[in-house]
Amino acid sequence: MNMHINEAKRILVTNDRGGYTVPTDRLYPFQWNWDSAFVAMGFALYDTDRAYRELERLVEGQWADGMIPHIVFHQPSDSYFPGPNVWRTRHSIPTSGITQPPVFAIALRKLHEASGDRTRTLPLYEAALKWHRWWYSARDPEGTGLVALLHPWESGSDNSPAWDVALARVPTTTDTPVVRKDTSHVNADMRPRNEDYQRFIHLVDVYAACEWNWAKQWEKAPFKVAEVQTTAILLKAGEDLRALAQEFGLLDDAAEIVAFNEKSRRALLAQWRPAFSRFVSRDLVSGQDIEAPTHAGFLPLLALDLSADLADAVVAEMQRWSDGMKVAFPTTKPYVDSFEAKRYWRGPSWAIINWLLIEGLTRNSRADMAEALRLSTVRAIETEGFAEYFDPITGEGCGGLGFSWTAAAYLSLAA
Ligand code: 2M8
Repeated sequence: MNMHINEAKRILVTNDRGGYTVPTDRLYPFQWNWDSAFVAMGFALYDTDRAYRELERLVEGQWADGMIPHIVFHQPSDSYFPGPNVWRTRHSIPTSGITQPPVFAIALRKLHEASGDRTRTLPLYEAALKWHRWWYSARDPEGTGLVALLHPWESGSDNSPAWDVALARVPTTTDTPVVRKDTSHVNADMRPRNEDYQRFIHLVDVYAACEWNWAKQWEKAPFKVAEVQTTAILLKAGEDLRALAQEFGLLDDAAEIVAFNEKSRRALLAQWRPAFSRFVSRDLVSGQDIEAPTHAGFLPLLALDLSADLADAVVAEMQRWSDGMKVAFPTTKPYVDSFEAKRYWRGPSWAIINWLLIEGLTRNSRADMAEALRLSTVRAIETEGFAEYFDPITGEGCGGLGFSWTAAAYLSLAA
């Protein structure tokens, strides 16, 4: 058997903390939302019971309003900032107060197909539907079809150049002292800057003062971005949720989900910009398009069946970004001013983003590019190990090591 597969499985065992998986030891000592969804897809390939546990443990953190938080603090740890005392959410199990990309239902459908276990899928399906309803009410109260993020951490791409303009408006003052822990685990040059952290925590202070009431937050938010990557993931997850509703004979649910999906499909298509050959998000505070060239502009491939013309344009642009890169796919267009090859979400390649892009390329019948990206990802991991992410120019593994979502992506992509 491929020894890397054994190693990937060993990492998932090492990062197990009792039915849930931490992203990596010390740097991220809790359960993260979209990390767990990717991990569950990895487990679904060989241990469906453990995959269900991953999602069940995440749902323990779900709020009464339907939100599934971005971090569930199952057990205390002092190796991460900001912890529960900064979030001040007063949930029975301590959680953060913001969310993360809704990969959950994509994982649930794959898991259900692998197990056929309706009894175990159904409560998770209900949790996912509550969460999708939350997205469409709390994060799109005007019914545009594009869902909004109120914090860069909600995107999963924390310090992406996509947020530079919108985040610059957020003050650097905080009521909470910023006591970073990440830079004691990982080189500071690979992490967001101090100024970013001050703004991240300013936002947490504003929302804590709203007592985490979503309507108040919507009104007060100094950062509000209607985002194409999150909407694309929500739409793909919505398609999977609808398939489950249909299979379970829940026809009212299915009709409700179809309406969500149609609205988002139309809205996403309207964000296509031919001049850039990609989709763009919208800054809801300024009303402007976000033109920063990041990978998010290609993520709608995951959820849309593009016309041949559009797909050709997307693939040609993706190819331009990939040319000369040792490891595709760069999260910022190489060599623009904001591009930094090692700084977290400002350029590096991430196995989970590649995984989503590969699914999107396959859906849109672009098998050659999908295969090239798959091979590039698998080779990077086999050469450098299960790093958090990769420098696209040198191929070097960066950030945390023994990373759970890189292991899960490998299990799926190397198979
Ligand atoms: C990173 O984000 C956390 C905050 O959520 C952090 O830097 O402290 C991001 O890469 C995010 O996408 C990921 O879910 C998380 C855990 O892997 O780390």
